[in-house]
Amino acid sequence: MKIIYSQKHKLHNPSYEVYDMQQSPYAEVPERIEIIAKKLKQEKAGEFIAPKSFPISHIEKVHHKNYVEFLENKSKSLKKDDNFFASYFVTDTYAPMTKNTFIAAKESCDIALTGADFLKSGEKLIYALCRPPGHHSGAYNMGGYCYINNAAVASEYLSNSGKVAILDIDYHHGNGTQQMFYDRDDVLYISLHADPRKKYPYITGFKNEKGVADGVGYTINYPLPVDASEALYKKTLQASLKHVRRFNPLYLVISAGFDTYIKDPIAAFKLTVPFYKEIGEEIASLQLPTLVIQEGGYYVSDLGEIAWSLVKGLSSK
Ligand code: Q9C
Ligand code: ZN
Repeated sequence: MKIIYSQKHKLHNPSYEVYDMQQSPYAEVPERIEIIAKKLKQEKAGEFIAPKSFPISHIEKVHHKNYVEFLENKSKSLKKDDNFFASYFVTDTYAPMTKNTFIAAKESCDIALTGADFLKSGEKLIYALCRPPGHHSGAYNMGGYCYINNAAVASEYLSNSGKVAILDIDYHHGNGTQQMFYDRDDVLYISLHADPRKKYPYITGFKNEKGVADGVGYTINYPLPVDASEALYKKTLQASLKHVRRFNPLYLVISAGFDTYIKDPIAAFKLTVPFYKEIGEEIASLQLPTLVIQEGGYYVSDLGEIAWSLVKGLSSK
């Protein structure tokens, strides 16, 4: 396995998020990635590789140019310690911009693209340690701790070579990713997540969202009870993998959020550390070249153990 990692994510460290006019500490902290990197290094899980820099044109295949230019220019114009909410270009109160947000988000996307490049050259398993995460960012918006949709940019890039399946196992529905591929039949988007009637992003991720035009049938949503058990999760995962097999993609992209963990502070699924190995084994049974993209997960001290458990499963035959 190759692990793509950079320190630059630390430059993005907003001081607060907002809900109902209450400021609270920002859950999406730099330690998240550091603790995963440390564990994977300790376990000699794979070779650590720094990302290459890719042209912005890759990002502008799924995000609108106006949005990307805004993100870069506005971010660079901010003063140290500014926490700016981007009006037209933001969908909620969970994605403040700071001075170095663009630099970190661009690097996070380069991590995903570097991983995609390795898949194209024949590697079987890549772990892209992306931060900030991406799956809530759509063509025109940041939101939910996300600024550039790493999984979507990488999937679009991979789709030049053949069909791509995206399996989103973050606790939250990947509204940004779904939007970007909603009318396409060459990229399958499948998500398992908490019932949007109760949990963020609240307005997408329902069963009846199945795609439009050519894309009908190529978006599949599995909303689950907010406190879903391992048994239900496993059954639902197996159902979703059947769709991946039928689609027969060239590449698999995993939007891997660890906010499905039993102790996660903002979520309520009941998944335990050993269960992530089982998730990995199920996914490995597809025998597809696989790019793992880090998304959420906020019980910081256990993220290393969770990632290592998933990797052990993914590496099994
Ligand atoms: N009171 C990702 O996992 N809502 N984003 C938090 C806390 C925002 C999650 C509610 C959740 C965004 C990538
Ligand atoms: Zn999440």
